[in-house]
Amino acid sequence: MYAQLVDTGASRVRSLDELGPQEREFQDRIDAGVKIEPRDWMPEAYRKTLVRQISQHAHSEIVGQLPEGNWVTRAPTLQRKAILLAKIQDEAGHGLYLYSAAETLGVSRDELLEALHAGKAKYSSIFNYPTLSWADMGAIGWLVDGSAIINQIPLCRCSYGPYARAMVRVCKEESFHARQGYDILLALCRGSAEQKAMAQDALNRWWWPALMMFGPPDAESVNSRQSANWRIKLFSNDELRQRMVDQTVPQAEHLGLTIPDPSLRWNEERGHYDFGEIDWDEFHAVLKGNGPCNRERLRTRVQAWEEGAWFRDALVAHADKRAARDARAA
Ligand code: BYC
Repeated sequence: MYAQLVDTGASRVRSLDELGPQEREFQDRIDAGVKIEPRDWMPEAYRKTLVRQISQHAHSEIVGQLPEGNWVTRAPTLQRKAILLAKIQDEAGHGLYLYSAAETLGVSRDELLEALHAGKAKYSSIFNYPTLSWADMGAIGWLVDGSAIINQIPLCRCSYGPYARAMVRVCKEESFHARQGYDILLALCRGSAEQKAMAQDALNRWWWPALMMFGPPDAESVNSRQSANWRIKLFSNDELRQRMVDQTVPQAEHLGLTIPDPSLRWNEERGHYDFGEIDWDEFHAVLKGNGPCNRERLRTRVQAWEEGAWFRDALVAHADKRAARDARAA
């Protein structure tokens, strides 16, 4: 498993008896549903776990703008273009809330971005796939933002206050994103045979990568147990993945599209859909940097950062000038 790039220092989950008095008190607060705030004492491993997850999440939002950015100039109508632009701007905003939440844990945004640009930090695997047609904008909104909502609604109740509060706003915006995606596909599916085929092709390409967004199977998820104990994770990777399948199948039926999984069928006994095996080799390859677009995504982010240097310098110069003026006036 390509995990633990950030060493949290917690190699295994310790039992309550093994915790010191301060750690026990901390765990009791978590168990009682009390939110942890930036100035509260917290175990170093809790802090590092949150920095890891929140920064990966922030990077995902920022890199996540790129696949959709590819279609801004080619949106079919002015209205679709305005909606897409608004969605992409929302993603930038989500990244900023999340970097701010990470900064409350004592890391700087520059450090986090440096790790991203050096290829050391992870971001969601899903953004390493190309957007080949307009229907991909629909599939991203429906499946990717749809999965993000399923993953993020529970995070609104996670134990760390700033992360939980950021998620409340993010989730509200994500639900608009999912609807706009579904609306794009609905229009295509009600259109010509070519348009419907374009929608089916997008579903064929995005379905399996969307299921990978929830992370490795529970048995291989190295961080899950400890994160569940700390109420950073309220549901397991597999539980949320199942929720996504159960929710999405009827939506695909309404569109008249076929989910590209011959093993997909309703299991009366379980009360859930059974689905086929995910290609975990593909998932690991993407995490290692070998997905179809990993290099391109990173190159684009680094270029944007470098080309924005003059603007960041100007902001700092302006802030310094104001501070000097205020100091003179005082
Ligand atoms: N891609 O032990 P596990 C969005 C890594 S933004 C890449 O289960 P954990 C959107 C994992 O980080 C979507 N890496 O980990 C934006 C770990 O590596 P490290 C992003 C993945 O943390 C714009 C290792 O595999 N959402 O929706 O307990 C436009 C072992 O996994 C992935 C979030 O970030 C993956 N898919 O659980 C549209 C939500 N899966 O760090 C939409 C917050 C796993 O040990 N994050 N890995 O080296 C989470 O909920 C959890 O971090 C995860 C993984 C469920 C993703």
